[in-house]
Amino acid sequence: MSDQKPVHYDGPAGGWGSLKGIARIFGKEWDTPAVLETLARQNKPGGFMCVSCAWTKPANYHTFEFCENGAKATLWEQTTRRCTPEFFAAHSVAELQTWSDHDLEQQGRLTHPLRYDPLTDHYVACSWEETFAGIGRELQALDPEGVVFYTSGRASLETAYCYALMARLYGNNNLPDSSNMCHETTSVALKSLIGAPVGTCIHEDFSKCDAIFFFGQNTGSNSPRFLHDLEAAVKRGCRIVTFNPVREKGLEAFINPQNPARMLTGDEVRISTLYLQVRAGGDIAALMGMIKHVLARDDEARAVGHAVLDRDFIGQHTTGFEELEARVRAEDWAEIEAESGLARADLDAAAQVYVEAERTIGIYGMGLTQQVNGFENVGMFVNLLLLKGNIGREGTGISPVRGHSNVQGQRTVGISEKPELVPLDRLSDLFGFEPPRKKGLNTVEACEAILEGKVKGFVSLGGNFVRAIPERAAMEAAWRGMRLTVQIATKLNRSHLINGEVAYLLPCLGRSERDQQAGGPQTVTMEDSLSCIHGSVGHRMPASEHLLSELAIIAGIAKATLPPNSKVDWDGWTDDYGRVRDLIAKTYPDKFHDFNSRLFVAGGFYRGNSARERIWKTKSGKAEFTTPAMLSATGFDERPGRYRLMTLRSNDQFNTTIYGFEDRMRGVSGTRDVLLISPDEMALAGLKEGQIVSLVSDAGDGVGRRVRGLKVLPFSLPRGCIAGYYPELNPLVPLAHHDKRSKTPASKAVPVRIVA
Ligand SMILES: Nc1nc2c(c(=O)[nH]1)N[C@H]1C(S)=C(S)[C@@H](COP(=O)(O)OP(=O)(O)OC[C@H]3O[C@@H](n4cnc5c(=O)[nH]c(N)nc54)[C@H](O)[C@@H]3O)O[C@H]1N2
Ligand SMILES: Nc1nc2c(c(=O)[nH]1)N[C@H]1C(S)=C(S)[C@@H](COP(=O)(O)OP(=O)(O)OC[C@H]3O[C@@H](n4cnc5c(=O)[nH]c(N)nc54)[C@H](O)[C@@H]3O)O[C@H]1N2
Ligand SMILES: [Mo]
Repeated sequence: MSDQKPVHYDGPAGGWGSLKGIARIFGKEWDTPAVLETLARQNKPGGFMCVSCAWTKPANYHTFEFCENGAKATLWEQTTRRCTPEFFAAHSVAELQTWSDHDLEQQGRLTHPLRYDPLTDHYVACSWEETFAGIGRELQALDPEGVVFYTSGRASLETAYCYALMARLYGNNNLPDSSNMCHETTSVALKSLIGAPVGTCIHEDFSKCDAIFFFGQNTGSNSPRFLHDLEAAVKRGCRIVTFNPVREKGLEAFINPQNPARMLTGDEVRISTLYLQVRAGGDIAALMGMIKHVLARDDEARAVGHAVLDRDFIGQHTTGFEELEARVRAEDWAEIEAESGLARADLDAAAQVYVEAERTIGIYGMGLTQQVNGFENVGMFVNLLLLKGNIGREGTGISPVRGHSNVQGQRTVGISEKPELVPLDRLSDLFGFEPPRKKGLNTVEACEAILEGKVKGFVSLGGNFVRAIPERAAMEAAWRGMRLTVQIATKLNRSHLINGEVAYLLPCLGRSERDQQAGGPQTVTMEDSLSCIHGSVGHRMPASEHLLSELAIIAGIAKATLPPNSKVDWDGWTDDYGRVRDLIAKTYPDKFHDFNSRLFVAGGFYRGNSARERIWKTKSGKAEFTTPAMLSATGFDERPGRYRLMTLRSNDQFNTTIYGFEDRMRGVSGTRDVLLISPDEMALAGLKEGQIVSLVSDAGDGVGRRVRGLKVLPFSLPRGCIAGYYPELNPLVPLAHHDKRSKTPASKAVPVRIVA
């Protein structure tokens, strides 16, 4: 046993630390009157919707309805720095490739449309007319099957609708998006199990539940405004039970930074009543143990004429219970304990909270979805909730916490590679064309096709695809084999520097900026994690006079590429986004009727969810219990020297955007090149604190994947688990290592070895 203490942060989430965190990164740019005025409008009706997470924007909002990380995201967009043609004249693409992700984005907002000049290896300014004409010529010359239209989850509903329409008019369903790396597991699993691809909770449910179970979601960093709801729930007496390999501060304790009295006294609210450090990939086993306990309590209750299970609900509304019950009863506790890393007594205690609760909500994030058996993870969680009728009843439900601010909405309005999820007949009627019916490429399939040389054109609406995906080495090499790459972005990132033969980098407005079109200032809309739709109006002066809105850029590309169509009015739609909303309403009348008159409803308008009404749009017409064939979600065996690597987000990043090098709530400071490992595992592996090591792939597929230069840091983690940061560790994730059903990359348990 080593004598090193795991790194540790004693303070709660929120509190003064969150204000210091903002000031440290933005210095003087932060508390100016203009910025404070912008932040005061954030997430309120008539204001703009935060570009950070997708957590809901409540009707009864706070004076400042933003959090530390929302403020960081806004300030990041509003930086005074500019990344101009002069900057690109001074630095070749080859030189910029040697810069860090942090330094690239640090150059500030892109100001001009740019074209890559292969003769000089520099980006050069190019007028919008030339840009659109150039892209149009290229796209017309390519085979539509070999072009991919990627979206990161920020673009508005209006832009997403137009973008998906453009791809279909062009001739494919190749519409992968960031949710393919994220909650695609949810979209596939919940659709198949309860008939709705999204969560069933609404905001009011959080003030009515008496237990919340949290699996693999880091609220303190990734959806901090949610902590207000959790704080209120705890104060009402709601019990929160957390399953996470990492002791995440935000789920342990919280000081509300909106509450001056609390800030002064430092009074913190304990969030989780029970915090169980499950092994990475051990959730199927943990849930199996809990269900075993629930069945045992039900047996006892029934012996005296009571019940724990809601058998009326199970009988009327579900299928598959008997099979699951038989499997759970037959499962051995020793195996459950070994795989989950949790003692039976702890799993019993967690399950007892469930048994005693009248109304339970299940929350989850990447810890469940980014696993090889991610579908089964979600399935086991749904199983637990169904046992007591905890879906489709007030104060209950399953609530995946989504990623990007509009990632859920983009899928709602047609960004999907699966033609069966889109009302193609309606598109055909509205726009007089025959939409492609062939299944398109999702993110993993797009990567496979790029590796095979089948993709020749890649258009990226936001995001940092090459940084976010698995298998970095092979992907970067294959990327350069493409003919055309088009990037629509606010800031320079790695993906812009690994370009095709012909490449364009197109700067767009940010959401906090005024979007002035011929028809006046425009509003855009977003859908949050709880399926509420909000209008968003930017007020700031654009970062450069040369910026176009995302919708105007899509319209410009579409007009230059597609044959004229009297039913497709790109100019009219750009002038007035209300006309696009009318089309969304015509395409999806049940969800978006009267869209234009509902833009600023306080708290957003709810687009509805059939599963919430206990209408199950599944194959069986019922909610489906599932019986997993395995206990581990990792998809690989245990072997000596093989670890389960979790690739995590720090508190100082938004995905591939690195704001800084502090992960204050985990006590990691000054660097992101770390290997977090428990003192016990350090001793077993003979490692010392501060030692520099490499991680190598242990996927057994013969591909040598390696990341060097990681500093060993002792950290409290379960047996066999280690952790480090995304995206630095992405070279270790094999492309084939993904959820079997949805193909979501399994970034939370990657098989690796440590090389000293
Ligand atoms: N500030 C900020 N906000 C963000 C983002 C950001 O980068 N920064 N990203 C946005 C996006 S796109 C997304 S998808 C969401 C992501 O938000 P989250 O879903 O919170 O994703 P992660 O931070 O990747 O990891 C979630 C948690 O899973 C735990 N975990 C890892 N493996 C396992 C496991 O096997 N079982 C269990 N039970 N837990 C496990 C980790 O310890 C971590 O606490 O956040 C969004 N919001
Ligand atoms: N190993 C590992 N890999 C992961 C994950 C993980 O947990 N582990 N998480 C996965 C997840 S959940 C996700 S969602 C993906 C994220 O993948 P992406 O969504 O592709 O990546 P982001 O980092 O969010 O994209 C950041 C870039 O978006 C651009 N941008 C910012 N704002 C705007 C805007 O308003 N408009 C436009 N057009 N561009 C804008 C900026 O240029 C910025 O550099 O990564 C995935 N990859
Ligand atoms: Mo995400």
